[in-house]
Amino acid sequence: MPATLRLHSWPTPNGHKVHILLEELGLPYEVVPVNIGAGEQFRPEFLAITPNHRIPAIEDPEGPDGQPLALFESAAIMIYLCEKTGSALLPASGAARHICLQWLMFQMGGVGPMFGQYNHFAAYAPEKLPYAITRYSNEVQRLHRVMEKRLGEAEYLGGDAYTIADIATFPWVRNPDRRGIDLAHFPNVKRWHDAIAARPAVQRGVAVLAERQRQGQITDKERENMFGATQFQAR
Ligand SMILES: N[C@@H](CCC(=O)N[C@@H](CS)C(=O)NCC(=O)O)C(=O)O
Repeated sequence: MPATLRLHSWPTPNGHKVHILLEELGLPYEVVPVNIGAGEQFRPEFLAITPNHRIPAIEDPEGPDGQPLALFESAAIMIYLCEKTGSALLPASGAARHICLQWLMFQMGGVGPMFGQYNHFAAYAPEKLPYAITRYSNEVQRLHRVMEKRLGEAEYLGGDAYTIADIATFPWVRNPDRRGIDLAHFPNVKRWHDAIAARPAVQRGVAVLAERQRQGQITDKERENMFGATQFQAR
């Protein structure tokens, strides 16, 4: 029986990536909620794991050489968990591994930051700045076109098989209406989205902490914790 991992997380796209992977791998884990709207990411015990004060993070009591390991950054966590378990969700070698990592980096460097900035300016910014909304909306559209082309050539982002590149990207493509996207215009992305959404492990992953999801508008306190001066204090 493997030792139980501690998952520090919150029900956001970056959190969902690791929730889904843990469910796919069937690893036992304990969820430690980090309410980022309430400022819990600034607690000293969380900062000791991640100086970047962002979820997700994990603590594995049985890391490499049997020693405890703490990790932050969702892709680093995903690569680690696949290597720890020998999972084919990260192909072991060859071109398939590099192509999977390429699309994982595309998510980390493109989809996540650009879609995140779109969400920020369209949903959370106190002022509606047309330049910023147009800039990130254009990027969201462009990145959907890149995925549409890829998924017209291959069943999954990495190729023939479902991998962590898909797991990392799916939570950002989910709920497309929040980003002004109609998947009817991206039929290959829709086919891929629907296949992933139907996986039982994916459904369990997105249900983790779902009851803690904010209902309704962001409050001033949440805005301050996530985007205000609290973010930029030296720690
Ligand atoms: N590149 C990071 C991004 C993590 C991230 O941005 N997490 C957000 C939630 S989706 C967060 O914890 N925000 C807290 C804050 O801004 O203080 C990753 O992939 O793990």
